[in-house]
Amino acid sequence: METTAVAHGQKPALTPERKEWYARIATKGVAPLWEVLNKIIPPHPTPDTLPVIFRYDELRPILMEAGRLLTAMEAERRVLILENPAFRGQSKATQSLYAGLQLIMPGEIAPCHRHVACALRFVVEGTGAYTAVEGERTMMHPGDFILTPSWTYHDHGNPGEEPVVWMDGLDIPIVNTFDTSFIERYPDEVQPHTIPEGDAYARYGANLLPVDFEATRKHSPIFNYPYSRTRETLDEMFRNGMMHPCHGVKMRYANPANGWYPMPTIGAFIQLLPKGFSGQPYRATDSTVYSVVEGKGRTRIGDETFTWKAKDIFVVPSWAPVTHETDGESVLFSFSDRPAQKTLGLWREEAPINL
Ligand code: 1HN
Repeated sequence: METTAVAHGQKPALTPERKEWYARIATKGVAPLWEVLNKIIPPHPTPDTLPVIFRYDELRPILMEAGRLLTAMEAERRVLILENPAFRGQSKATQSLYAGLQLIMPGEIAPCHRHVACALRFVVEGTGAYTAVEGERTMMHPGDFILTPSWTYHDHGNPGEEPVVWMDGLDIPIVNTFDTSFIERYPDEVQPHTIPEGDAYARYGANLLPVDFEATRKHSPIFNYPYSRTRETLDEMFRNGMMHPCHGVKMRYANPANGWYPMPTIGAFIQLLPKGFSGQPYRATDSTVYSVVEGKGRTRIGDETFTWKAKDIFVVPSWAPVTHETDGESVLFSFSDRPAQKTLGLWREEAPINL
């Protein structure tokens, strides 16, 4: 047999004899690993996910048109899916996460259901709407980070006077990768309101836990992390000198029962970048969706620069170098599949990178 000296890691040459054999074995439903090894095990992540920005100024008018086009009840959820251009028609913002912009008009309700996919809400605009999770309502304010854990009944309502818009983040592509999706509609449109508003926050959000509490569930017992508290924390950490060269003042949302992320598949973060911040490049393996809460600036993602302002949403693919710069004091919310990656032992980061 003819052999050729090849460097370790090179694909073997395609001889006529080998080509004929590849074609013959394909009819048996098998394939030679050595032809694809470098593609299926790349030396670093090679994401399909593209960097992209969704400008709120462009999307808000379309969303408001949807508000006239159909009711929240008709739609079940009135949402513009934020499609990554690499995955048109697949309802993905990244390879593992779904993102959307949801609108609920005054007087509307979005009916009660539960599904295996878990969701987060990050409130973008308006007050006067609530979300209800397993019998407890919470009013939504801009900047609030709200959870809908896996398989919990949830509905939304807007008894107020303004349209309310939030960003949804769900782990739909993860759930569907495992083929583990279920959904059930609650028999009524709205679930009974059985727990006083604020109960979960009082019970679990004051650095106290009920004396017999055991952390048995996989998600946080807090389901609204209010922006008022988050914003104060960022300011105080800034005053106290917290300043990462890549991230500015960056905190992660935590499950107070175990210190882990709020949900097992989706993690969320909030960061304050002071006026004139010029960060160092950073990269990590969790593709991330950012929502600009306050301020103005630019983020370089790989070779592209995206200029953003409040309410814009942008996507950073796995392992792409990210560099933030600001004109005014800015706050960025972000979410990713980091807890899922960490649980599976997959997550890596490089900070700062030498580019
Ligand atoms: C869902 O239940 C909501 O509860 C939002 O607001 C977006 C996207 C796909 C499937 C279910 C919500 C969703 C969703």
